[in-house]
Parts: sequence; structure tokens; C-alpha cells
Amino acid sequence: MAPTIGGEIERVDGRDLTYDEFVERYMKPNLPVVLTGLTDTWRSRTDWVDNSDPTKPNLSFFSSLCSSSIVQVADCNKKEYSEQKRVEMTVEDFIRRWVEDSSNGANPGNQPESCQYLKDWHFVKEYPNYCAYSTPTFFMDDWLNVYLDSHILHRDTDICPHQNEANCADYRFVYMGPKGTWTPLHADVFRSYSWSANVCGKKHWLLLPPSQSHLLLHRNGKSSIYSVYDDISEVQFPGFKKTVWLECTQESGEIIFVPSGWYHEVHNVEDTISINHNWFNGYNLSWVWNLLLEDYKIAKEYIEDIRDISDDFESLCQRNLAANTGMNLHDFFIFITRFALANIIELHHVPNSKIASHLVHNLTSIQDVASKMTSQEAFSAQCLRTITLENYDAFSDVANAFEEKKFHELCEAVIKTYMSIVGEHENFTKFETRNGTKESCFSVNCRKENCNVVAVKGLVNKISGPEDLIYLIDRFMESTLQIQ
Ligand SMILES: O=C(O)CCC(=O)C(=O)O
Ligand SMILES: [Fe+2]
Repeated sequence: MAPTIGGEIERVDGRDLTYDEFVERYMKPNLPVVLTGLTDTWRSRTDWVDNSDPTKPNLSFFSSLCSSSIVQVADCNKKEYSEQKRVEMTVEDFIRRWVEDSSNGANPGNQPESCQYLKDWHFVKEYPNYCAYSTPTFFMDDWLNVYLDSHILHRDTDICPHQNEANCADYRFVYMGPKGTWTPLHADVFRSYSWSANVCGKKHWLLLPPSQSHLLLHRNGKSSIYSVYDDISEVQFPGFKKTVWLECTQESGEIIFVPSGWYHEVHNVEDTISINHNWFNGYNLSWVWNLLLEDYKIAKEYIEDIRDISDDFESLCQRNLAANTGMNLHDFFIFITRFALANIIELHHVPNSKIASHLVHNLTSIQDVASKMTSQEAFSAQCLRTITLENYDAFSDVANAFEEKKFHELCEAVIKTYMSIVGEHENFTKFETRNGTKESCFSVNCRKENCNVVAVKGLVNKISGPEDLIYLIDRFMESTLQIQ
């Protein structure tokens, strides 16, 4: 049964769209769009494309510049659990196989037997000085990558031993593969947004609104459809025939915005290289929380029968949750607390600016999520007493956080983000002398002679759980509004 197509994804020239329009028309209502006209000046659109045939990737760029990089390569013909089987190899090997396969495939009757797709390559992390692209303003309000540039999401190294290595340090990726490579049906990690730009080549996308996600489920309620082009049994997947999809063929240079929770399947219809980021912010933070909570309940249910014989059941649930998803409820709480503190510090400096409205929106969305947290067992006083001291300190010890270099880096990244979004980034250099001149203040944006950032610190001594975070934000907003 072929998927029913309801229409095409809207296409808009990104140069004619303001940031506020993007928020109102796509980010806030959680709707997809294809943006054109935003990648023409990217270095990758010259360097990564064949000089003599601009429809083809310049594979020799990668085999000469990045030959020894270790990357993950999916075999699109092999399913492993609910994903494609992956192996690690060097870029050199990947390119060599690609070239071999394409010359084999060129002979009539010869089908290349493998279908190798390089995925999730942390190219920016690995080559920070090669500026392949610049993130379009529309996608800059990115808490996930900004946070991961200075912090880690989950700190138990026994669960994620490679946390500090390039392979799981951020969500900025390069994908590359020949015509025919593809990505199975999925919704993105953490229910984040994603944007994906074709540096060269063409992709066909099918997207399903989250209101129809339940129609993809197997009748056992657990597993989901692997590919919409499989021979899907009506008995096993009774909802599938009711699904209505949006589609698009994304051309070279175009960027697709994939909203939170939309299932999608992607096929490269030409040899393709793409750049993509996953991210979240104040507009989809509750999606991230809702998924984490769902996964937490599943993790808990799974070991419910050992609750009575376990000394520390809650810690076990959190451990399993982090192992399955990359973070647990406490990691997420540390994340929103740190992020809220950084927003508070910066808002203290710009209470009457265009930037302030972004920061206030961030803090409000954090409060909303924190208020949902309060009813969870994981945040009961009893459970918080059992979490590791290191984790507890990470959110409770506010005074210490203010002194940490990584927290200062986060503050700086936050203010730079919103300065760029409102178009004030050129003002930056004026304030960059802060370290030499103002000992008590670490905001890059500080324009105050006697900056009393200590007063902000004084608002709260300790954050012992979500209630304290809500209270801190309330107190701070009150005092900031008074200044205004
Ligand atoms: O390009 C692909 O193969 C998959 C990309 C994707 O799933 C995404 O950008 O969210
Ligand atoms: Fe995706």
C-alpha cells in the first residue's frame, strides 16, 4: 500500500522571511517549510561540489582533507533492530567503496550490493577551523548545541564512556551517500527540531504530522513502521491506511525545517551531501520533556517487578533512562537550571532591550516545564536525597556554578545567540574587554559601571528542586520588571 500524499511542503525564499515571521509561521505552530536562497555563500557549496559537474559531490575533497576521520556508516540494505546496521570506518575507506560501487553500478546488469550511507558525522567538532557553513539565523536559538559546547548532558561515564569524544559531543552533523541511500521512518532524538541543507544532490522527504503518529504503531502498540515503502500488512498496522503525508523533493542548496515530533523518511535521489542540526529551545522544550517523561515511565515499568528488592529503585530507573536515551530526568533538570541561570545573568544586563523578550520567553518556558516536573517521583525530596552528590551539586550549588569557566562560556554563548538574532552582533567588540575591567561581572554584554551581578546571585542560595527554580525565576522577573 503506497502512502497517501496530502500535499507538498511549503517552499519560501528565506531572504524574504524575517525571524519573527519564521517563529510565528513555522516554529511556534510546529509546521515544516523548505527555505531557499540561504546557502549560496557557504564554502561547502563550492569546495564539496565537483567543479566540472555541480550536480556531483567532490569526493576527493574528503579523501584528501579528512581521510583518517573515523565515521559511522549505515548499510541501507541491512536492518538491525529498528535501525540500519552501522559500522565504523575511515572516510578514506568510505569514499573508496563509494567510487568502487559507482563504477560497478555503471556496468549494465550490475547492481552495487551495498548501499553505504555516512551518517551523523560531527564535522564541525572535528574541523572547527574549516567554516563549511553558517547556521541561518532562523535556527540559531539552539539551546542543545550551545549547552553542549561547554557542558555535558550526562555525566556517568560508565554509561556513555565516549561522552567527551567527538562522536557524541553535539548535534551538528554531515551526511553523505550515493543515490539510493536512505533513512528509515523516525521522529528525531529528544523530539528536537531539525534543519537539513543539501550541499549538493537531492532528497525526497515524506513527513507525517504528530497528530497521526499513533497510526504508525503495530497492533501490539509497541513497534512502529520501518519504511513506508515496505509491504505493510493491514492486519499488523491497521492505522497506516489512514495516514496522510506531506512530501517534498529538496533540491541542492535548499534547507528543510523538520518540526518536533513529525515522523519522516528520507531518500537520496541523487548522490547527496547534507548538513543537519538537531536543536530545541523555548518553543519545543515541552516536547523534549514529554518524551523524556514517556521514556522514563517505560524504563520504570520495565523493572517494576524488582522495585521491592532494590535498595535504590529510582537511581536504577534514571540510569536505565540515560542509557536508553542519552539523558535522564536529573540531567534535564541540571540543563534547564543552568540555562535559566545563564538567561537570568544576561537579562540582568539587558532588561529593556529587544534581546530581553527572547530571554523572558526562555525563562517562562523553563518555568512551565519545571512546574510539570514538580509532580514527578524523581523530584520528590526523598529521591533527590539519593542522587549522586556530583549531580546534586550541579544544580543546587548555584554559588559555585557562577564561578565556573564553563558556566561563563554558556552565558557568553547565550547572549551572542540573541544578539545575532536581533541583529546586534556587530556591537560585540565594544564589550569584549570585560575580563580586564570588571572583576565582579562576567557578562560579555555588561555596560554597567558598577554591575551588581552579586545581587542576582543573592536571590537564591540553593536550588534543591524544580520548586526552587520556579521561585528563583519569579523573584528575578519581579525584580527585573521593577527596574523597567
Ligand atoms: O538526510 C537524511 O538521510 C536524514 C535526515 C534527518 O532525518 C533529519 O534531518 O532529521
Ligand atoms: Fe530526522
